[in-house]
Amino acid sequence: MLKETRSTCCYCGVGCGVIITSEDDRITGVRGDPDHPANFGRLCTKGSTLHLTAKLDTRVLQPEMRTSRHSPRQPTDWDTALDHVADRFAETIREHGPNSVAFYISGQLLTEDYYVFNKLAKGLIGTNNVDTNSRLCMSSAVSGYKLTLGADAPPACYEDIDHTACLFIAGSNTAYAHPIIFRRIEDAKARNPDMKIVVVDPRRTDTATFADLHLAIQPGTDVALFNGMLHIMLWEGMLDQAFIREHTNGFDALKETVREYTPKMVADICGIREADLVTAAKWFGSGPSLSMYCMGLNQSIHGSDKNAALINLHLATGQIGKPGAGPFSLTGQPNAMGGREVGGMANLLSGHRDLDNPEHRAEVAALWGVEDVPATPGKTAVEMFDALKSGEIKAIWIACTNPAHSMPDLNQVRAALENAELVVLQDAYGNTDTNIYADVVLPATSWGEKEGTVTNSERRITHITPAVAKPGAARHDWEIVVDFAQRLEQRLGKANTLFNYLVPETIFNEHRESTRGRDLDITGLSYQILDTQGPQQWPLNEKVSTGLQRLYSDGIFPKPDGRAQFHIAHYKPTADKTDARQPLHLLTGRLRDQWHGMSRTGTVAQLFNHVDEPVISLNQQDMERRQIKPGDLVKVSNKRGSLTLRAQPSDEIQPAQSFIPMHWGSQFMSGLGCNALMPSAFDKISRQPELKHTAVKLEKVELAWQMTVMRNSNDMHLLEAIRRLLPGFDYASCGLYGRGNGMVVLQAAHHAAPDAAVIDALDALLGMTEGAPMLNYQDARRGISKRILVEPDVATGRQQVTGVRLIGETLAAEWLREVMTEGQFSDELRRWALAPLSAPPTGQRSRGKIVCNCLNVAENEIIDTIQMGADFITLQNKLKCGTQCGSCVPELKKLVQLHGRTAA
Ligand SMILES: Nc1nc2c(c(=O)[nH]1)N[C@H]1C(S)=C(S)[C@@H](COP(=O)(O)OP(=O)(O)OC[C@H]3O[C@@H](n4cnc5c(=O)[nH]c(N)nc54)[C@H](O)[C@@H]3O)O[C@H]1N2
Ligand SMILES: Nc1nc2c(c(=O)[nH]1)N[C@H]1C(S)=C(S)[C@@H](COP(=O)(O)OP(=O)(O)OC[C@H]3O[C@@H](n4cnc5c(=O)[nH]c(N)nc54)[C@H](O)[C@@H]3O)O[C@H]1N2
Ligand code: SF4
Ligand SMILES: [Mo]
Repeated sequence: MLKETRSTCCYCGVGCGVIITSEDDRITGVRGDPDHPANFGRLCTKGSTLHLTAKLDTRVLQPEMRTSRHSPRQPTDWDTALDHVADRFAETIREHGPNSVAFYISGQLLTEDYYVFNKLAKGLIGTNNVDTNSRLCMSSAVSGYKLTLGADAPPACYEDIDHTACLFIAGSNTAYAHPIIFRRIEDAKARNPDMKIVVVDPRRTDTATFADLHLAIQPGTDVALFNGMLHIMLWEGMLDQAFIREHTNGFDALKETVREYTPKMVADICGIREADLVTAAKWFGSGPSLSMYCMGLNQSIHGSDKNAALINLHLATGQIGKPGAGPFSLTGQPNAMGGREVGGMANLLSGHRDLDNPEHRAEVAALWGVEDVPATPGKTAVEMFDALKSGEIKAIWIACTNPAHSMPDLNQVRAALENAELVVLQDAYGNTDTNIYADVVLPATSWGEKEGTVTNSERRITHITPAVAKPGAARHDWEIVVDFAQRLEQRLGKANTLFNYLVPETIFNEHRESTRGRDLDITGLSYQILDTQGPQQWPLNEKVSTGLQRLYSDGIFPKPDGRAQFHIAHYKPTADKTDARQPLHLLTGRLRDQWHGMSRTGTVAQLFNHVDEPVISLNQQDMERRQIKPGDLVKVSNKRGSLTLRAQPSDEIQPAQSFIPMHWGSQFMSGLGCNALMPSAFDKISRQPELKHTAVKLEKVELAWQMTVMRNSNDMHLLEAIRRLLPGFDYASCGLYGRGNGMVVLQAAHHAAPDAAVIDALDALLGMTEGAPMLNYQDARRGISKRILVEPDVATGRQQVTGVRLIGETLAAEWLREVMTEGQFSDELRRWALAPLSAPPTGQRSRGKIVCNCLNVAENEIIDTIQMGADFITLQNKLKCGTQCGSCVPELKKLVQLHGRTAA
């Protein structure tokens, strides 16, 4: 039976509404929900391929556990797994106290899931050791808001994009990380070409290319920039003195501070032109100005200062609480906001309450019906894994996050996981880096299967309902927590009263009660209202019928005297500094089509077409100086670790800087990924680590032996088997490619030829052994071995290349990949395959990366068309690229900018 279910996209904090189609309890399609106010029907590349992730082969569908540390895990049933975990937790708590256990959870959980985890730790066990991946993400935004405005509430909304005159984007690559917001920005700019867009980012991202002014500051220098802008606005008389006088405190002290941030000094620190600084200040000062910011500000040891220094600009100019104005932190994860609302962090309490406030603690204790909630703050992410390593924390429960991939200084984090007495992992997927450390795996339901609520970046809550039933033995996240909590209550000799929930709605209603009278009061909401009236913004209390679109319009802030507070921040450098031994800045961040550790996006072939391998991007100058050619392998290292990967020149990167995407970890490459290198140093206030920056050295690596493997298949078990080979090579990466079923890809290089048995085993996996219908060329003297599998297509009967395994001669790999994708076998290919050539036949040129993923349009076709004179519109008309989801539009415009000029 065909069914349609309204839900939201489970990727970023834009929180787009989706309509899921399912047939006989299987998800078959997804489209944007035209009625959802976050996206009005649009979806980006990731959202529009969500249904392709709804397959079960990489999911965990059965609880698994091991009883001794190094024995393999065995499948088991829920009772056995949860009794075991409850016994171990109870034992540990009895022997070592409540702070010997910890929960590390996630901004991708639903609010109801989050709520029960928090209550389990703080209400039942009596520990504040509950922290989340939001510590790596939004924690500095939280402290920035609280320091200045008094509460953790993004005051603006998406519609403000339509009303602003100056959009100030700092440390956010909106075009990649919040694509549907970027579509709104494009629309607003098209409607109002006078609107100014400023982008502050060391890299010339697609977002920066779209801007009227790109301030390519040196990494970590944002505070100097913001102070410098305030200095100029002050000098130019652009401040709103009445607003400062009536609604703020602390301006005089701030004035003293910014006095020294002269344009000259700031331009020097930031590495930008003085004139550009002045322009930015003038645009911001004229307003209305809306700032949007993300990890480039938050992931810093001065993240709280960076956030607060930017909010200072809004307060000093009165650019807050009115249309088109305000500081707007973009949330990363789909429900980072919900986690903050329920106070699911080591220093927070339910309903935006603070742990260090005795009244707040008493209120929460009364609500839960417990004697008290513990007063001492729990361990935050980095501290939690440190304590696990030292043995202070003995048992950890990890849910909906993958710390063995996403935490900084991974060698230490992995040592901590090794050292733990008990690691419980509650995840939906099995293909994660943390999975290998788990003693107990608890299978959770995931996108399309769950019920609960999420809050997006603009404070908007959506109620989602399941499209399909729970697969296998998987359970909902909240159900797992509730079942465990009841077992633990029993073992700790407590009454069975705290976790009597049968449906998530009961949890929501309790959470709702916790917000009564608070800044985020949602006492006027219910599941029923959300279902009938659609997603709503908070606050929305009992007395009103709609939520507040924009906060602080009355100039009253949630501080004791109702006034906002200016924050004094001085510029200080990054934790790691470059020097002669580590001369390169390394930045990290996101790609358009992948999501974090790729447990979901890494199962969709199409999402590898934009970027198919982990690379370090460098400035051309740095490549030349080191005699590194595009595609050469390099070793990137610092005192914490090292990583081997390919180097590529990029016009986005400044000299002496480099960039590695955060997505590839040991599931998709040999090595741990970029977080082997990142520092765990964190901001004193927000405790958020500096995941954006470190210093590294770079050496070219020459590996004598090279291999490329491609096999038409969507069998995740083949990918899984190939994945197990990765650690055996000095360099290796694996993944998928193509469209539809696509292919499994392995690239490898090694200092010497590996054992013949390794290759034999690989050939067997690929079904490319003697007797298979393939071309087979061996030249032992030159170290060349080529195998090309040719099979008839089931539908057309035409001969088709379905597998390639090349050793020693891999230059033709890209050409062969296209032959495989297009499914043609030719005599030319036969000639090439059976001769010791080193390059693809003349006239064969690869298409390059796929820029438009929806309509499968590649970079080289686009460049050719531009060079024949096409502008952006002609390009769209001719090739249709960028006409569906629009995620590639910024890149298309950039290509027109880059190649249009040369043609003219
Ligand atoms: N495609 C995709 N989208 C995502 C995600 C994903 O995994 N994939 N994840 C989601 C999540 S959880 C998050 S938190 C968001 C993150 O969204 P963003 O923060 O927008 O993305 P990042 O690429 O991490 O970092 C943004 C930019 O910060 C810049 N930067 C580095 N150092 C500095 C600095 O010192 N100052 C300034 N001003 N900029 C700096 C980087 O060059 C980078 O371009 O994305 C969300 N959306
Ligand atoms: N170097 C560097 N490191 C970074 C960053 C960076 O910019 N640079 N960014 C940081 C940021 S902002 C973030 S948010 C983190 C993200 O880092 P992680 O939280 O580690 O990222 P994910 O891969 O999204 O992990 C989510 C996990 O939940 C599982 N999952 C999915 N759905 C469900 C579900 O419904 N229930 C359960 N129980 N599990 C589910 C997935 O399989 C996956 O294993 O990374 C941080 N690390
Ligand atoms: S912008 Fe893309 S990833 Fe983010 S919620 Fe919307 S569809 Fe999902
Ligand atoms: Mo994030």
